Amino acid sequence: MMRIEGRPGSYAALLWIGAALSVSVAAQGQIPVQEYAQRREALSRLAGDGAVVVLGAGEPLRDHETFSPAPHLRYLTGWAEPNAALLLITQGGMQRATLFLSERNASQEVWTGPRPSLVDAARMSGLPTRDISELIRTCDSVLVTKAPMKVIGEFRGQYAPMGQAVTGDKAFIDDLQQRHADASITDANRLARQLRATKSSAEVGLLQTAIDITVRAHEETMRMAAPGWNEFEVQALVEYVFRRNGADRPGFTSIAGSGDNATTLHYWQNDRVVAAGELMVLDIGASYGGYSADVTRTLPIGGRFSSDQRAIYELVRAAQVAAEDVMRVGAEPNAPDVAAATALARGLTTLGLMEAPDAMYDCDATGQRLCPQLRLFYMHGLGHGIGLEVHDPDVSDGVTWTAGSVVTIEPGVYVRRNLSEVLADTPRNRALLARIQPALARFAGIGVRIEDDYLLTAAGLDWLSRLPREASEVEAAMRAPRATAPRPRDAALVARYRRGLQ
Ligand SMILES: [Mn+2]
Repeated sequence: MMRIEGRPGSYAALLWIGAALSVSVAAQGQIPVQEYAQRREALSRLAGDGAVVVLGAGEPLRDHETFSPAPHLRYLTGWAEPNAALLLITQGGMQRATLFLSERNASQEVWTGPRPSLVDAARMSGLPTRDISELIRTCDSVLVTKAPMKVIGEFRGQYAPMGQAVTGDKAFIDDLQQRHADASITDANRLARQLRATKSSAEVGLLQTAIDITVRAHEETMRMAAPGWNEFEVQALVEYVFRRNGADRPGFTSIAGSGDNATTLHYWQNDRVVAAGELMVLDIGASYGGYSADVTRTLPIGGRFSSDQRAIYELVRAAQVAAEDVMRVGAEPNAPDVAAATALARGLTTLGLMEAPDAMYDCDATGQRLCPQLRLFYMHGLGHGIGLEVHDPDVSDGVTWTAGSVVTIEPGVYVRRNLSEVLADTPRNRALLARIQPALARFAGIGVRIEDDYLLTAAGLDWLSRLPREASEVEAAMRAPRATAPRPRDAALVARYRRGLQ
């Protein structure tokens, strides 16, 4: 958090300080203001001479929707209000940054509450500020100097500079390019994603708090969930624990999938009563200070895995261990994926769900394209970074992990009851179905995912989401006498967000 200089003895100044502080917490979280300056310098070095425009998020398209700050702008300025932008000019190693934002508007404040003025915002962010209505004109004046311009912005909404609803930075680039046909205006989201892949110690602290709150929610579910609960009651308990312990909100839609729903990867309906003997995949993450955790446990409702459920569970856990063993700074980027996939393919073959660890099936009715049989049971990636979004960065961003990356490892096995409908009808696939039919009959409807969060360091891999996860540990937690109410707020977590409010 930034420091605000006070003037002792001035009552008016004290009032101002109080008002400014309450806003600065929301805007700055617990990241020191100097750190934002360091991030902008790092971006300048990556981008080289020229201009970088970082676009914020627009107002929600409908006024009942929740505003989400654009992560890139938030990362580079701490600013978390709608309709803002950063302009960064770099020349010969010198850098000038300006924050554009909406000036206060008393009639708008009737609806959305007070916002900092341009003067307050300058004090809070340590940046000179200008009205957002000047952004496009300022960009025009930069472009006539022939300076190259890079644009960063992944957002959607009613964005003030454009005067219309737009998605992402493409409309912004197109608009400028129309008026400056020979100017170099390029998308540079990749640069911001690359920077965000390595977390500072302040960011790791916020992530650890998000993870601790998420762990707490899992613990409460393990203490209380029982046969007869609806999935939405589990979701309600989880999200209550999040907010009660200082989380902003769920970092993503909570997944509480029981029975066959455990085999639906992004199940969100959360409306089914769970019976004793069924599994529940609980994939949840609190957002704290904008940083999202992502932790999954698969719970045996009633307290005991069946032998078939346990076989799948232990296989998934073994795959997670195999990935943990090779996830290191400097390792081949795909080594953890290969380790987990190898363990899963061997295990699924032993269980009779695959013909061989490297066996294939016909991906489509032509019979010309082959896909690994493993993909019938393990359809998603092994993991991703977490940060200002639940995927920060995503594996598809192509960044390599460094010391300071915070990542998930989340293998899973999902035996869809309708697997025969998923497979194209070809002779090869019919033969496959016939061979694995006995195993399918045993395991159909079982879905297991185990997901933990880790910090990569020069020395190795730190497990951050410490919760029961071996089959016997999870059973013991679920078999203990059921609690009828969650424990009180966690005093240590409360102390962390109270500190943030001072
Ligand atoms: Mn995840």
